[in-house]
Amino acid sequence: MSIEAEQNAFPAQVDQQVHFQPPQLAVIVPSYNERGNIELLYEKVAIALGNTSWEMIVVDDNSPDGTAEAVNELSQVYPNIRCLRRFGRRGLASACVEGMAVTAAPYVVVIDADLQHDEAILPEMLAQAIGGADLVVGSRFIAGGSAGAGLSERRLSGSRLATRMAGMIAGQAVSDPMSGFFLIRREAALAAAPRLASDGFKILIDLIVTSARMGKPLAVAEVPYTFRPRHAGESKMNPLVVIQYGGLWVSKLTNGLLPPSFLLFGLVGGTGVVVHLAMLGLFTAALGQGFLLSQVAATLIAMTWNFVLNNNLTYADRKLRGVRLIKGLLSFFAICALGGIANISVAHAIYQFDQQTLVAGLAGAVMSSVFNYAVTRAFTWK
Ligand SMILES: Nc1nc2c(ncn2[C@@H]2O[C@H](COP(=O)(O)OP(=O)(O)OP(=O)(O)O)[C@@H](O)[C@H]2O)c(=O)[nH]1
Ligand SMILES: [Mg+2]
Repeated sequence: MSIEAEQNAFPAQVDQQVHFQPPQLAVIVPSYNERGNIELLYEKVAIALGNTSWEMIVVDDNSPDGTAEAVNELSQVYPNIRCLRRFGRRGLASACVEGMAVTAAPYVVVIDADLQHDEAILPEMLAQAIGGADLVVGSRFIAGGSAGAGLSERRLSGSRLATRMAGMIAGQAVSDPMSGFFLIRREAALAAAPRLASDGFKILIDLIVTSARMGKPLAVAEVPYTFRPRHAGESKMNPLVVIQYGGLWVSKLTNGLLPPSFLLFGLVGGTGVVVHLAMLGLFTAALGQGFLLSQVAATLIAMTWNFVLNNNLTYADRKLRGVRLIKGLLSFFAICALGGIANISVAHAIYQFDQQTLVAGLAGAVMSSVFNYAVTRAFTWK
């Protein structure tokens, strides 16, 4: 049969062979070390969703506890669960987006694996979306909802502050913008996806702000629920998540002028200055070395310090290891050396112009920070 003839016969053959209908709802579960939770979560969601056609996509960052294997075992029994397993990557926000991108379901809902989110409200969330909302947020902070026993006092006050900060950038009233539990029209989410900060932990606030700035504000509905304590496994919440959120917030406040990772890079640079001065003091005063040798040693130590911190914090999602770690360190040294030259040239030029030491010094420092950030991002952690 010619290719044309085969093509003509194609739709008829497909009709006979394929009976696949995309489900109405995809339940996206970002996971890292959640082996002990997935099966129970699946069963609870199955009970909650009843006759709705749905699928579950677990997006797992190759968890060492074998979450992906556990999901694959479940897939042998239930056809509507599968695992998207990512290698050499970490990150909650990017996991959610990639889960949304692999489904054909018109509605997607993100739910934590640890059973903190109450799956019983899923039908109501879906109903609200079918009724016209682009985004339906599971909220702990409207009438009928509660943070319950799921948050400690300290976490609760942190969450309140983060919610207030989110309100400043959201541009619309949302009671629980830090929620990790939300249902959205897939098309609306994917329209914003290319402009989301992929390295964050908090994707909901980013979706709201980004959509609004693209001139497509989301019609938001909220459904209350009571937040539960984590079932099995450990929390991934840590101080880094808080700093990352600060970075996202600054980025959105400056309309994307300062990328989220710039804040972390700057903070790391600040600690590098402290390390540099401490080492310089140690070598000159305590060890009695000459200034030049001490300065060279202190610079190398501070640069290595900055590299290690950036590799583990700023670029935790694309951490370099093994040979790439060594290559990365060398490229970092080379780029920072160029940044140093940029610093001195800019400071010198400005100083010649107005003789203001502070202004010239500051301009040089800003210049080399921006240079180091931009170039190491492009070459060291590409
Ligand atoms: N794929 C992926 N999932 C992640 C990552 N970090 C966290 N998660 C998942 O995201 C969900 C939320 O993480 P949690 O550790 O429960 O964060 P939290 O709910 O803010 O903190 P707790 O209240 O202490 O549980 C869980 O299902 C995690 O397994 C990650 O780097 N990659
Ligand atoms: Mg949790």
